[in-house]
Amino acid sequence: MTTSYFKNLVIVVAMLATGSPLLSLAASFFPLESRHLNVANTGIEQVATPSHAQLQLKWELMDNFFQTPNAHGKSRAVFTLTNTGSAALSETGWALYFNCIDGVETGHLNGNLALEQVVGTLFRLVPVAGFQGLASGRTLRAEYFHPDPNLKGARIPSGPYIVFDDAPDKGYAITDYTVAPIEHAAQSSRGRTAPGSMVTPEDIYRQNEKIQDLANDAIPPIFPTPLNLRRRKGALHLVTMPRVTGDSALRGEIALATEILRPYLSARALNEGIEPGIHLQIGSVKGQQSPDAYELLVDGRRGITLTGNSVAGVFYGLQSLRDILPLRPEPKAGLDLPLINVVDSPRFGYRGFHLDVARNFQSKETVLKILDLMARYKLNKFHFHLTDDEGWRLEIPSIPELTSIGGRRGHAVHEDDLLPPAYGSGPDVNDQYGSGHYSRQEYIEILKYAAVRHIDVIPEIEMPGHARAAVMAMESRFRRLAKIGDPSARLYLLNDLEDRSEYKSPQLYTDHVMNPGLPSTYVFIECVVADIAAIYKDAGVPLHTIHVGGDELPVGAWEKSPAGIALMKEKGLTSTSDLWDYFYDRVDQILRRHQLFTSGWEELGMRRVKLAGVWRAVPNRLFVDRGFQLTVWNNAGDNAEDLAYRLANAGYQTVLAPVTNFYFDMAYNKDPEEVGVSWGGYIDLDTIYDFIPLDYYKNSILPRSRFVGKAHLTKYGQDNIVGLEACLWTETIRGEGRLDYLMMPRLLGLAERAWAPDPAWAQEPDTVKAEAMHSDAWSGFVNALGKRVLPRLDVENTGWAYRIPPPGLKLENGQVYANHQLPGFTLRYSNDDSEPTNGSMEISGHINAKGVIRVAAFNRYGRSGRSSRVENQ
Ligand code: TNX
Repeated sequence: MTTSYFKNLVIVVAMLATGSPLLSLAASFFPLESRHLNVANTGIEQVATPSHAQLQLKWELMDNFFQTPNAHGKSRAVFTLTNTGSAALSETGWALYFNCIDGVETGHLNGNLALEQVVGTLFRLVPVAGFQGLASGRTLRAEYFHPDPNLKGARIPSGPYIVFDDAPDKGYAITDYTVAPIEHAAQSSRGRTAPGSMVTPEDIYRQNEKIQDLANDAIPPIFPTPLNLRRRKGALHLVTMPRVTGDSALRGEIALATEILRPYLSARALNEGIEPGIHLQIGSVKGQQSPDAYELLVDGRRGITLTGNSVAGVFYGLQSLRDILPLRPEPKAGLDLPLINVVDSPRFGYRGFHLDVARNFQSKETVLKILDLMARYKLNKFHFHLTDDEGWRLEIPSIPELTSIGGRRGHAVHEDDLLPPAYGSGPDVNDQYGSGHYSRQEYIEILKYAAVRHIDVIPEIEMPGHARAAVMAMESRFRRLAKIGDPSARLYLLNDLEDRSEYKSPQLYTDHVMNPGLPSTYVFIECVVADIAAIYKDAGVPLHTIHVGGDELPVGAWEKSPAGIALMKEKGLTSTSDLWDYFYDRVDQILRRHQLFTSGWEELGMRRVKLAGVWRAVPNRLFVDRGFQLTVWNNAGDNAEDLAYRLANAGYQTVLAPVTNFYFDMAYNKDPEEVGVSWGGYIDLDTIYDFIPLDYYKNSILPRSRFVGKAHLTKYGQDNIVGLEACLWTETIRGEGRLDYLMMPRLLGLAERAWAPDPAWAQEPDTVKAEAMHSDAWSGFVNALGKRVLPRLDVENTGWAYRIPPPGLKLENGQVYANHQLPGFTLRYSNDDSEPTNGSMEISGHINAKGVIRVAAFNRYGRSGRSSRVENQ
């Protein structure tokens, strides 16, 4: 249904993107397997000795934008395979597997080799008739095409391994795998439609130039920006740990207040009761309706009084209290707090972060770390993408196969026990990102952890597309039970085994959808929903909604399914759009029976209709009154620019998660060294900060012309915008600090937009004035981040390895000027082209030194970001 959106978006973004020549593409660009070959027990003479499987693989981009009449805009790449063992690789009987996002062109290659699709984005290189084998010490080259440019690197093949026909269920990871650097022009060409340019240190300098370095008292004292803050002269001086009192419902918050303050104050001496105390209470905050509102009063004599409209309000007030603490505790000297009066309330009730744990599994510890971070910045909805084509990550006690099969990936000929490798997870079933799930107990732990932090965990169960893990697990269950004549074999079957529909998902699957014509599909969904509801009940944590997916059902799905066709006949339905309505009507009924409302991706509120001969997706009238909550991601596809506003205007509860601003799997910028994907554009900190939720055309990266005649939010529609959400998809996230890097500090941009009131610069009609106001506000934001918010994460040992951006550099009159996006970080330089270290010279003003200057930014513990380089001869 929406693959066309996806494609259009890809085209748009390909046009927006520009290349970046001559920057080196590090071999560490993507995760390399670190396991060692173990071929000792294959038992087959030809491959029995390790030497037969000693292979070295190199990948090189030849042309980023290959142009011939038949191949426009493809990229050409080459695998170089070297036999480093002592015996030959045979003429037949082996296959080299790898994953590749967006796929490669299959078919015959020169050198009697061929590329085949195995399933989804798993491919293999195989020898064909005429292949002579690869003798010891020899090298072969396999040139092939990617359908799109690949300078950015997210599409570089990953997780390579070799399989021999003699032991077809065993894959050997190729650990000696490198990626050649980008060194010549063809590798970074963008063709004529998108003239090449790279992210130069000068570009960064110019971007940073409008940022002023603010004095401490000019930096906004609380993050995210509160609704109303008044400062008075003077300070509250505390000498020892004050008494923390409060309502009994606030036990957790009282403990938190104590925990926050303890490092700053020595214990209270006996008999000393004269210190002003801290009082926490639930009350009503003047003029504020939101349960999350609070009032924080710091008074020189009366101490600290914190009132919340609810427990959550008090919790948020404590996060603000944390933010006004000095960075360095000095318990002996006591604590001075500024005298302030804050009345605060969030702009949006829904302040969300979405984590995909299906593509590459993320551990429970990572999830808890994220919840901690969200709580600090007053985010309150954790959208947990637990299932997808490549993994099912939550134990469902009634259907163990979902995790015992659907939660594991590795190489096998048949998918009876596991799913195929994806996103570089390789052949090994023990890969920590390929395989894994949360047990019921672990999930309960996550729920409780979130609840204490006033975060709702919204579980997502993907359907009817993006469901391959479940579909395959249930098919395997069926096969196993049918073989022994078990009458329950079909109980949870999700696919019509006679389905001959032709379709392809964005991840290139052709067999990944649930079928609406099978009664067992609804039995399955009912069972999963009931088990999830029971898990929440056991945790003592309320469940309000389940996110039932709905994105990207490919065109063509269900069309040739006898079960689907039979259902259509029976119910008098005329199209697969009708089947869609039937499906989600039933899913909604299941959820209602469990007192849940339905959440889903935007497609849940859309229907495909033919308008003037053209298929269009319009708001679906059928579900408008059901209280559906839609996560709207597509703001850049053809006819989707105004989708969020059209859905909100139609009456759907709308969460804005626009790909061009809030998809944190996108790279920060076009520099090939910046990790992440780019199909939705690039997202630097300001791309998020500049987002204007109720009028997002204003600061869009898309050309103005795209918004001509598009819908604007009505007053009614405005009330239906419930909030904002950032999405982190994990196709490229396999350790190496990637998650931290892509999430932070971008999450702070989201937190500001979701909590802070509409900024004055977004409302100012005079564009010149608005620009100046924006610059001031942006300076305040990045100064707060650089000098307080990020350093506090370091000081409090949270372990977040947030991105420290490369500095901007400008060469003028023989001097090098440097600046940075985050004032407060220390800039250090070398002049011999070496990486600056914590011992390198600190920059004050500008650099006079001659030579090849490299500058990097350092945090207070000496961790640095990528360096920038300029020659000053
Ligand atoms: C689109 S937008 C997806 C995901 C991918 C993501 C990658 C949406 C709801 N689905 O399946 O992981 O793009 O950026």
